[in-house]
Amino acid sequence: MIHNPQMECMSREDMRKLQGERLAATVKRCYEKVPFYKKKMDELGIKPEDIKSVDDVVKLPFTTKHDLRDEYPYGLQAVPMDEIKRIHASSGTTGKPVVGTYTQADLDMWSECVARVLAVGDIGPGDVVQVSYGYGLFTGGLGAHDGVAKRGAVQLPTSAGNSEKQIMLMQDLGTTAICCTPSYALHLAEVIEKNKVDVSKLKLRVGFFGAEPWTWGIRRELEAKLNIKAIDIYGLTEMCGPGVGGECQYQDGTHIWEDMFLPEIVNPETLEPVAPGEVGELVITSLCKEAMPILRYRTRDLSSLNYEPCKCGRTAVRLGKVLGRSDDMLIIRGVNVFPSQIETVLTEFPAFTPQYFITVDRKGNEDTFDLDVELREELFSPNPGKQMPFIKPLYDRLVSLTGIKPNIHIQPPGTIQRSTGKAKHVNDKRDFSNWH
Ligand code: DLL
Repeated sequence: MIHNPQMECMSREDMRKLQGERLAATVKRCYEKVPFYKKKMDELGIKPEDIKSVDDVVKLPFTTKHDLRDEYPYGLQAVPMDEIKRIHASSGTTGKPVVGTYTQADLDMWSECVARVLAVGDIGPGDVVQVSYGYGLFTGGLGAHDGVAKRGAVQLPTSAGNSEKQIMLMQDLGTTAICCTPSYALHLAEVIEKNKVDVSKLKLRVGFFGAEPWTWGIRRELEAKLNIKAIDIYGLTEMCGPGVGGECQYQDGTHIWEDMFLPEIVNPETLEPVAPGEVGELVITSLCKEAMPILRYRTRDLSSLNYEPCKCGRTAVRLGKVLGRSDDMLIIRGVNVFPSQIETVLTEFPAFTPQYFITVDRKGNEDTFDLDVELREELFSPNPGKQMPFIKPLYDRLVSLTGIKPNIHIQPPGTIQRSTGKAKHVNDKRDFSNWH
């Protein structure tokens, strides 16, 4: 089901025209209301009148996470405080969080974004949608919550955690859809299995998973274990939260809601646009945000854009699966590796659970790469001799794909740390401060 056919299926030509108009209005607003942007544009010698069509976006300055931190908390706000209705923030492991403020129009726009994704799973009145993203400053919980209301469905605000209870409620209240991180969904699937809940008796039919990269292997696992369709939902606090885009039923890229967000892919080093379809850093300009409009935000997410028409009828451009953030990339013995690549390989081997943890360290002049994995319950043995036949093929595949030799450690099932939110897959213990 398509929530807003007019916007989601608009001809490319009309969409570009609409984006051009909204871009010009956004830039004018930034220039007049946000001193940070006026300064940046003055430095580049650009006036709002120079932005006439979407092609002119390349003339605009970039915005980075550093800029948001420097302008913390309200430096990028374009409206007075009495127009703000809500504040969210992204956790940020160090220093100040990134703060997002919303007018009522921003909140309405955001719920429209999420509603478009939920409609892919035919969510509507009568559907019980269990929102198991964390509620709070994190945008996942309340963002999904408002989207559910927009579709006229039932909000079941369980938030994250307390898995046994989540499953009890899922059974008793007839949950038809769930929204959570893919790692938490994996964990719920495990608890369901452990408690011998008959999945075929659940009413669950679709899950909307996002907030972290997840691979096709995880999708296969979730769809099989939970007997659902697993839909990818993308977003970030700086733009609104979940719902900047979402997959359609063909699961071949995330449609970005282009009437509200103008995506570009640039080479992260030169910052020049890459050829269509090439992988680079996703940069987004907000086209409708009132409280905190944002120009050319460098998301640091690596992906590509596909402008080919989609079988679903939507014309909205599709973002490829996010490989990870440029800062998630590990350089081990000079080789670039993303945790998502390890996940892809691991999930090719059904003997293992999809849980993993990477530890990188430095001994002398050599990087070490340790990979903790779990064998499935029925295959596990603490006897190293019995583990070897499982380790060898995984090791060979990892070496042939990445060129790096991992030390693989088989852990007892269920012992690698599970996550209720965004999973942490890596501990990089190397001390970069001593590097020359
Ligand atoms: O994670 C918003 C969100 C909540 C999206 C719930 C989807 C569902 P932040 O905490 O600001 O916001 O983190 C944003 O998470 O730049 C990506 O690196 C990553 N991310 C979000 N969705 C996906 C996804 C929320 N579907 C950052 N696939 C983004 C891959 C994702 N990465």
